[in-house]
Amino acid sequence: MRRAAVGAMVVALFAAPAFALTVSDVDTDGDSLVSFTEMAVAYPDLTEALFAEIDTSDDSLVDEAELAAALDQGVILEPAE
Ligand SMILES: [Ca+2]
Repeated sequence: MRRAAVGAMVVALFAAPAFALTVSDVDTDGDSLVSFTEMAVAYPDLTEALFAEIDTSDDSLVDEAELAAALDQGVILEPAE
């Protein structure tokens, strides 16, 4: 009984977050890319330097792969809800 409860807690701690940020969450103009301005809505503390770090292709836009990589590598964290 006690053991089952602990197991359930461990699963809850390590489960993937229910909310994962995707481009469509922050893309307000519908072009499937995230500009600095759009990103800054989700991340008010965003700096140009941090955005450049996320934008690995250096085209001033963040696509789904760049966003996923940035979250995966901890460059940015999921925004607070
Ligand atoms: Ca880019």
